[in-house]
Amino acid sequence: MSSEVTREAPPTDHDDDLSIRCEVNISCGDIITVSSNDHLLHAGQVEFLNNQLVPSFEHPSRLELIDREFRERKLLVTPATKSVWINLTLAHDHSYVESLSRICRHLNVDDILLPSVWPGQKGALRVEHPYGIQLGALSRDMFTSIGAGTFTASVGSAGCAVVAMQELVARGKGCAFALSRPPHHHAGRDYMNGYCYMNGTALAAMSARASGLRVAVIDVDYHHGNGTQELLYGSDILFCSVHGDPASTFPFYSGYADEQGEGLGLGFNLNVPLPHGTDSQGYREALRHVLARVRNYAPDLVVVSLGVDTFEGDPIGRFRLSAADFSWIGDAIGQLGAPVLFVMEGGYAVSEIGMNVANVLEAASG
Ligand code: Q9C
Ligand code: ZN
Repeated sequence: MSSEVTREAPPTDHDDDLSIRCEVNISCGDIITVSSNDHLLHAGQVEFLNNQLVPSFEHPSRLELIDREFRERKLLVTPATKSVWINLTLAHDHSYVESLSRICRHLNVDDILLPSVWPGQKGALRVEHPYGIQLGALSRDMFTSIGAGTFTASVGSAGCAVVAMQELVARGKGCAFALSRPPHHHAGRDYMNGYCYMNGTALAAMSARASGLRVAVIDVDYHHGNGTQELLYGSDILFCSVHGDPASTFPFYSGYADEQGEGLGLGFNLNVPLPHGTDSQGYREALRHVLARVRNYAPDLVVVSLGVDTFEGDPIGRFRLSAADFSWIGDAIGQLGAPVLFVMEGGYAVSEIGMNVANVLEAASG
C-alpha cells in the first residue's frame, strides 16, 4: 500500500491503495485558501436535539457566508482548480471508507438518513440490513445525517485540508485555510459523529508528520475534537484543545484534563475544559497556557481546528467570545511564528460566521 496521501494518477488494477478523486479550488493570495464545490452535495435536513428533530445547524450557507466575507475583504484571488486522488487510509479504516461510500451510492438523491439502532459491543455491520441500520455501525449519535452526496462532500472536505497543508508546506511560511465542510474533528478511525465524517484535520497533520515535520494541532472549536484526539493519541503529534467541559457538553465521553496521550504519545495531549459562560478573560488565559506548551514543542507546522462556535451568539456553543476575541486568537496563533494551517470546523451563528472566521485569518496572517 502506498503511504502517499495524494497522487496525480488514478490507482491501477493491481494497486490495493484506496484513492478517491476530488476536485478543489486553490486561491493563492496572502492566505492560501482551498475549497471544494462538492460541499454542496451534503445538506443535512434534521438532527435530534433535546428530544426533538430540529433543522440541521451544519448547513451549506455557512461556507457561502464565509466565502462572501473573504471576497468583501479581498482575501481571495482567482482560484485554480486542481484534481487530486486522495488516500484517506492514514486516518480511516479501509472498511469504514468503503462502507460509507457504498451506502451513499445506494441512496436516492432525496434520502436523508439518521441512524436509529446501534450494534453494541458484539455486533458488526451487516450488508443485508437496511442502510439506516448499517449506519448505526458507523456512527455514534443522531446529529450526523447521511444523504447520497455525503461521502463525496466529506472526501472533498478532507481533500481541502490535505491540499492546503501541501501548498502551505511548499510555500514554507504564512497561513493556509481549508474553507471546508462538512467539518472534521469529531470523525474517528471508523466512525462519524458531531456532523463529521472524514477527519481532514488529523489526516493533514498525520501526513505532514509522516513527511518528517514536527506538527502541533490546536483545536479551538467549542467542542472537544474527540476524533482528532483518538487518531493522534499514540503519536508524538502534539494535540491541544480548549473546549466546553465534556461533563455537560458534546462529545461527553472525551475531552477531560486527565487524557494525556499513551505510549509514544504520552505527554502530547493537552485538554483544557472550561465551564459554560466562559468569557474573553477565561478563554484567553486557557489559550495562553496552550500556546506556551506549543512554543515549548517548537513545531514546524501548526494545524488549527478552527471552530467559531465559541462566539457569544452561537446557538449551540455556551461560551461568550466576541468578534474582537477572534482577532486576538488569530494574532496569538500567528505569533507562534510557524506556518499555520486553519481547517474549518464548527460555528453556527450564520450571520456572524464570516466576520468571526475572517477576523481570525486576517489577524493570523497580518
Ligand atoms: N445536546 C461541530 O461543531 N450537538 N460539531 C450536540 C447535545 C452536536 C458539533 C447537542 C454538536 C456537534 C463540528
Ligand atoms: Zn463545535
